[in-house]
Amino acid sequence: MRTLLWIIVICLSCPLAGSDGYALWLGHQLIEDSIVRQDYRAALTFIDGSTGGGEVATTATNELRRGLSELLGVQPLRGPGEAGAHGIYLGLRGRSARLDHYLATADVPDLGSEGYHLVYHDGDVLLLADDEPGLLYGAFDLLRQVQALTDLRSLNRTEQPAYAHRILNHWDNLDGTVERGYAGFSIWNWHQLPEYIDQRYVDYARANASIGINGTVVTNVNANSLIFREDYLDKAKALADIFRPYGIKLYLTARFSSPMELGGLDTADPLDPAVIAWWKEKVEEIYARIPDFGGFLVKANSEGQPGPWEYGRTHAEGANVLADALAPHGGIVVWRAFVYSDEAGRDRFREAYDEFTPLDGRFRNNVLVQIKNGPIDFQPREPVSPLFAAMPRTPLMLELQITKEYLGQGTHLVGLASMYEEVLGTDLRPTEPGGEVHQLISGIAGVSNIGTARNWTGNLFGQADWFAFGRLAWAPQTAAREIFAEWAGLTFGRDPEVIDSITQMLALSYPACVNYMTPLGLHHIMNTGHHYGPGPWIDDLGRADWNPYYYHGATRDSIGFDRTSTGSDALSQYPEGFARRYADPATTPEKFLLWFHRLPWDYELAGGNTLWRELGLRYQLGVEQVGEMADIWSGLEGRIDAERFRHVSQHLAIQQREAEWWRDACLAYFRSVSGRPLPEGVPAPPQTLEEYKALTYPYAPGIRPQW
Ligand code: BDP
Repeated sequence: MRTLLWIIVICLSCPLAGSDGYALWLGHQLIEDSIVRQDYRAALTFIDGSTGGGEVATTATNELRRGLSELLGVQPLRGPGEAGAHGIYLGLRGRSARLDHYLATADVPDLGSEGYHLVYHDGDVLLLADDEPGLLYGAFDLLRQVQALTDLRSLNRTEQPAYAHRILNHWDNLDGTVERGYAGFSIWNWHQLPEYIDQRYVDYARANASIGINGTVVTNVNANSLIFREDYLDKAKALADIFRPYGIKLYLTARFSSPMELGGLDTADPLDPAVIAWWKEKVEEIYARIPDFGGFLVKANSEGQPGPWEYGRTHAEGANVLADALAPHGGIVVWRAFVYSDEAGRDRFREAYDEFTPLDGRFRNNVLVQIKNGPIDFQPREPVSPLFAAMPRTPLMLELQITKEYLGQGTHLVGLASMYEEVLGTDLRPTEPGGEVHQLISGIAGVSNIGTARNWTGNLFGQADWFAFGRLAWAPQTAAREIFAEWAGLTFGRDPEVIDSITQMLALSYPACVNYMTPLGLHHIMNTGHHYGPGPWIDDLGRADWNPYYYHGATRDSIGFDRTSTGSDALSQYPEGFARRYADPATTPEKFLLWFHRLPWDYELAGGNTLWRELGLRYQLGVEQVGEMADIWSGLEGRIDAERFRHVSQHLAIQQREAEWWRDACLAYFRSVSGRPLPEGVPAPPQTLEEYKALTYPYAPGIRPQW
């Protein structure tokens, strides 16, 4: 008996269990302090649901029951409780006497679709919504509050999502590989679906619902028509059935040439009657299986994907044929603006804007145009795409990358919430209201970083990016720091020192990465193909804009890409007030300097350093910041379970070495071009430039190792 007691005591005091990371931020830690635990138990003795018993509402109740029993160590009863007992009443407006009694006295606004009101009233916790998903999101919110030991008496929250579309984009191929995926293989087991339902699908849906994600595109934008074949649709239906109780809609990517490949037609011309009929029928087939199917995501005429251009049609004409087929069923088309022509010549920065702005207003109502945050391609830091301010008559989606293609992939710890915050808060029309990116969009998509890794994201800290994506898609003005702290608490437990330290590390990590990879507005200088490691010297690929060199053009005298009126004039795509500031290097934020200007190495920056000196110091700073992150982490030894401690320590050691590699290789190269000595305080690269150039790493993800 005594041994058993000891085991219990030890387990209660040891760092958060579930240390392989599978539980994500849903590890619900039993409240350690018995007095506090008792208080919560007394306040939450039962759950009384007045929901009409729909699937999503049932999930809400079940999740509350499960979460609270993990947090409190007892299962709340089914309500209502005995006289005098306190508990949770959850329900839709007009369904419960207890809630209606509250509503008679309180002024609760229209909660709209998916919104909720969570309040403490006369000793009970009330969770109210106007639809079932609202109850689900409110339930997860309440669990977060209890995990964070929020005083229930202070509860009074009214939440509504900023956007109706909060969607994950999986770049998962039907063969199980994941394009730009660094967490193993695809979690969709197409071979064993629909009969075998992996528990992961359910846990995946739960995790998404818990952070407000309400849609998922399960296939790659480089699409395969096979997904529309009947057997695959049966498999997709099985997934949709799992996701539905969690308020998540399934979407598929549509390959534009499917009517030919699958339908046997000799054209995919969007104005051809047979093509129109094919899409209509295909869509009906899908809805017969998946009545709440979300719609299609399409990459067309980009990087070799088929599209309407083959037939002399516009993107709008291409999108509209799909939109017309989906409209009667309530589905949408998300059409990507990530296009650049197969022929080189123009500044790629300009292309999406040039292609899409003339089409504003020409898309059907159920089409959203999805724009990557930056005009080039998910660089560590990009100026925001000018297209966000240029299509006032078209609903727009922002596309963010959660997977870290150009950001150290699965190896580096980089808290992307900082980048998302920067993007969403960018004001493209500084001279008038309403021009911040989060105000210009109708939805957010995130390219998933999820795979078969036991902890879902490979690098444990990748979970923080998935979490941040969901939280920001719901409330885009949330501060990154707040999200970091929330994630740390939910993932690593309640120790305030652990939470603070992890918050600090995450906050440092994004600036660190930009510093050691692409300071001062350098971009696209990653090694080609796999995009891992530095390669600013590469200039021998077939087409100019495939070469990292093209993006900085460093010579003995100067460096940078002139996008002002003396150069490609991409700057003119921005609203006037924004463009004016960026037209002059002296008023351009330094973090974007080389995105827009070509400057002499001796150009003097605001702080007094020359461009050359500042560049060197930034690389150095990035390395030091990673060192700081590693130091903070080592201070947590013993406060975090050994498994996760080791996992992160090892990754940080690699990141440290690779940050140095980035600094050394880039500076060795830029020094050789500029002919200048390294600034004081920056150590000499330990290898020669030739040695850095000769490095190969065939094991980097995205490469097929060859003999
Ligand atoms: C690039 C990736 C490529 C994707 C493409 C896209 O390198 O693998 O297919 O974006 O977004 O970043 O379509």
